[in-house]
Formats: sequence, structure tokens, C-alpha cells
Amino acid sequence: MAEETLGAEFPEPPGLARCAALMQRFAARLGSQGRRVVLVTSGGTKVPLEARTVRFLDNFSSGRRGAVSAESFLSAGYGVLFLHRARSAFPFAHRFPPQTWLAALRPVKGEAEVPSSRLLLEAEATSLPGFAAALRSYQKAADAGNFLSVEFATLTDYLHLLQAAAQALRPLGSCAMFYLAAAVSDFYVPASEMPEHKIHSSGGPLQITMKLVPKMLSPLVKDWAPKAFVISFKLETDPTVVIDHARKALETYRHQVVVANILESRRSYVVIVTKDSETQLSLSDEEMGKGMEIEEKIVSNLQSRHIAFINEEN
Ligand code: 9Z3
Repeated sequence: MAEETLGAEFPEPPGLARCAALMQRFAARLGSQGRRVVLVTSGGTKVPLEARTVRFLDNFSSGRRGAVSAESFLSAGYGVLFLHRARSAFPFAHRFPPQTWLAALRPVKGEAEVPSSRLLLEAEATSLPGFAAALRSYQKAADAGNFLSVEFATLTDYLHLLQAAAQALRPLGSCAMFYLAAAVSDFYVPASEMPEHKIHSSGGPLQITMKLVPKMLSPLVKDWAPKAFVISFKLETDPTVVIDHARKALETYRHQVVVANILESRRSYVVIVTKDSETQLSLSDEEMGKGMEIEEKIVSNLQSRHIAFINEEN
């Protein structure tokens, strides 16, 4: 099935069948409980330039939008399938990079009654604010089976996993939401045109011709999950074109929402664009000072739209 859509230029990655089965089980269980489930895609894609890859093309995406949004969707009661770029921001963990806990956490020594099979760690509560709450939130979501994370690295991994995730969510109909925040490359070098070995500088300046990546939004909306509530993101660096481009995407793919954002202001300002509306969401300095994140507003807005969408269907 995957080969039919993606073709030989995007060979199936190893482990796809196992991930597809995991996603299917996850979606089927939550679906049978009548739950709303969201696929959050997050992070950038790696595009190899050589088959035995030494070099690749990548992009700026940190995955923070996806990670924070996944947390907000879980708080809103969604089951979250988190399809993310390996080593990009991860829900509940992204606020705690190693430098925050490497110095703060200390193994507890000399507790005679503690069996050697146990590891006890301690920290000054003030040295890791929010850490215990984040652990509890993550473990609550994972233990309840409300959260499943699946990793991709390359563009090819992403395309196959997106298709498998869409097929897993299809039976949920309008209760499934697609929140496509990953920054997916528009360009790639086809497998058939890729040199096998490392490209050498002795060959002189490098010229590469890249092909356009097929737009997956099209089969997603038409064939893979035609009843789902679909949100894509439009990123631009030029604020004068972003709304126009968001509108064009809506007209082309006929999905429900585009979230328009500009590279530099993406943490504090977005526009939710639909066929007949434009809603600006922003964070004030005061809200930012309190540690609020724009994703809380995005998710709250989209959740209301999703509920209205489900109700229209029925
Ligand atoms: C986005 O626009 C996301 O909001 C960001 C989030 C990637 C900007 P970070 O990961 O940033 O928190 O650092 N995602 C989609 C970007 C994109 O490539 N969209 C395509 C386009 O603009 C359409 S699918 O053409």
C-alpha cells in the first residue's frame, strides 16, 4: 500500500510494519472508547545527499511547537500520537535539558535499608522547578495509554509513518485530528540519483538538483482519512505573503484549518485561517512573563473547532 503511493523513490524504512501495528492498536483502543485522538507531527526532516549518508539537508525546526501542543492536547483529554523527529523537543522533557538536571540530581548515598537494585536520586526542590510535576504528567499520560510516541529521522521515514498513522486513525472518522506541525522538506534527492558513497571535494564545487517532494496533504485529505479534522501549518519569513499562502493551501487541499506563522514571531503570534475566518492569537508580554505558551491558545481554539466539526457530522 505504502509503495503504491510513495513509489520506489521513497523505499520503505526498516521497522515500519512494527510502528504501524503499534499505532493501529493505540488508535483502535482509544477509538473504541469514543475518544478524540490527535496526530501531532513535529520537528524537521533530514534529506540525505548520499546513500551511505555523511551529509544531509536539514532545517531549523526545534520541535517545540509539537511538544508543547502535545502536552496541551493531553490536558484537553485527547489521545496523542506524537510523530516526531528523533532528538527534537519531547513533551514534558523539553524544559529540562541535561545541563538542568546533571548538576541538580544527586544519587542518595549511605541508606542501608535501600536495596542495591534501587536507584534513589534527590535534588533541592528549587533547583529543578516543575521537574516532579512534568514527570507525573508524563507518567500519568503514558500509564493511561493516552500517549504514544513514534520517531522519524529522514524525509522517507516521515512520509511512510505519516501514511501509516493516517491509516490507523481513519476508522475514528471525525474524532481524529491531524495537527501537522512538522517542518517537512519540500526538496529531496531521489534514491535512484543519489551517489552511494561520500561526495568528495576533489570533484569541485557541488551542484545538486533536487526534486519536489509530493504533497502528502492531498492523499491524506482525499483518501487516507477523508473524515478527519486536518490542520496544516504554513511557515513564511515574509509576513506580507503568509495569509495568502495559507488561503491557497486551503483552496488546494480543501482541509479545515491552516495555522499561519512567521519564523521570528512564531512563539508569540499565529493566525488561525479557515475558509471563512482569520483569528489572530498572540501572547502579551505579561502572559509570556508568566511562562504561558502560544500553543495553549492554539490548542484551545482548535479543540472548540474540532468539537463543532464532529457535531456537524452527526
Ligand atoms: C510550522 O509552521 C511550525 O509552526 C514550526 C514550529 C515548524 C514553525 P518549532 O519546531 O517551529 O517549534 O521550532 N510547521 C510547518 C512548516 C512547514 O514546513 N509547512 C509547509 C509550508 O509552509 C506546509 S506543510 O509550506
